[in-house]
Amino acid sequence: MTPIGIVITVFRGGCQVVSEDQVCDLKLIGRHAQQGLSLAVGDEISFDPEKEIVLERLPRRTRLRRLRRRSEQVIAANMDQLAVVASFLEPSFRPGAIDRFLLAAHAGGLEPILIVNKLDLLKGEPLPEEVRVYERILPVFTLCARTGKGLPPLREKLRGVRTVLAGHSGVGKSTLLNALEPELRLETGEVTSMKKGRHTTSRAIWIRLAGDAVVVDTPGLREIGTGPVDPDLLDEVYPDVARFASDCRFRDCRHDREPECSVRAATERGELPPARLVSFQRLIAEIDAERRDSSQAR
Ligand SMILES: Nc1nc2c(ncn2[C@@H]2O[C@H](COP(=O)(O)OP(=O)(O)OP(=O)(O)O)[C@@H](O)[C@H]2O)c(=O)[nH]1
Ligand SMILES: [Mg+2]
Ligand SMILES: [Zn+2]
Repeated sequence: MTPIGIVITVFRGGCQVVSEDQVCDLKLIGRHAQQGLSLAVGDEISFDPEKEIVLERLPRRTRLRRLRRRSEQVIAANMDQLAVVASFLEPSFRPGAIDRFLLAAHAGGLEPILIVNKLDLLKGEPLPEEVRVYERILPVFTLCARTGKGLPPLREKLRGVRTVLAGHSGVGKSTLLNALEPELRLETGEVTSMKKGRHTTSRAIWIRLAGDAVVVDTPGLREIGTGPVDPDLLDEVYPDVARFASDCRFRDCRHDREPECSVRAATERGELPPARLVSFQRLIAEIDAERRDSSQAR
């Protein structure tokens, strides 16, 4: 029977796989090399162990991808969860970026969770409302990777599943993994050097943690892009908006200038933070633009 391996690193012209607890390097040859078969960490492939070559890539169950202007890059495949990692400060908490990552999770079939790091920088202040909004929507873990405060519930959530970590450079993804597993000694960086556009982690890597957990650390992403996705996915990213939208007069209401809009009414009554509506509208405008762009390309 042809063996199956899981891709744990991708490099130029090949990849490293793990198969039955053995790690081996494989090459891409023939049509795969010519057509540049795209592989991502987490991909399952069949391979020829004698020739050390990749035969086929198996269909992906889930994917985290970056889509922009018709170019696609799969960052990780076959993961169960996407942990969006942000920080309270340095770099500052950016809801618009988080919503884009959540959309990417729903579009790729991943269960999203949110990790907000650098709790120490809050200096005992209560959690900002812009963070608390998310607690009503998905599992949120606020913690300090530096001191280990808040780690145990996250450790539980990672148990037995495969999680890909994604977020801006400098939020502390690698520091967090080092806190979960001190033996890892992943390289971490100074935020000052990141301002110059340097990323400390340079490629996605597959890491096995205790408790049968697999995590994939990724380089910081500045932009994930929405791609020309189905706008109905926004109901999953913004369930707090969708809850009111069912009462709007128009089924396809964008909650902008339409009459009898229940979402705008909810913001006026103080039942929905206006920032949530603004973020929703930005994302839907971006999706519209991407869809126009891709239909013109056809
Ligand atoms: N104050 C504070 N700083 C932290 C904490 N966690 C990480 N840092 C710092 O944040 C900086 C960036 O950490 P990294 O772990 O390299 O960030 P990253 O998200 O892996 O960055 P990329 O690999 O570039 O995507 C380092 O200087 C860390 O020491 C924390 O809980 N509190
Ligand atoms: Mg890193
Ligand atoms: Zn409306």
